[in-house]
Amino acid sequence: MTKTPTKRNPSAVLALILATSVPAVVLAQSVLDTNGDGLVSLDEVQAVFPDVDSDAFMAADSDGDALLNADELAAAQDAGLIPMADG
Ligand SMILES: [Ca+2]
Ligand SMILES: [Ca+2]
Repeated sequence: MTKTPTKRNPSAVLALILATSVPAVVLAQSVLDTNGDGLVSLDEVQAVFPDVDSDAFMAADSDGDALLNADELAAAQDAGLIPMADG
């Protein structure tokens, strides 16, 4: 049985979103991570996006270390908690 591409496969769309969001996340992290430690703090986010409040940041910080790693930043941007930095 072959798949017909008449209807979008949700997992394929998700994979596409994930694949295409990687460069933006790398860019966003490089833009946001002003001290170059590979993690983005609330201060670093607010330096670029003053509208991002601590509630949004904490919601994005899924492991609770008060810093966003690339995965957390990607998820936060995907969820709209933090704007994309490339615009
Ligand atoms: Ca940093
Ligand atoms: Ca974290």
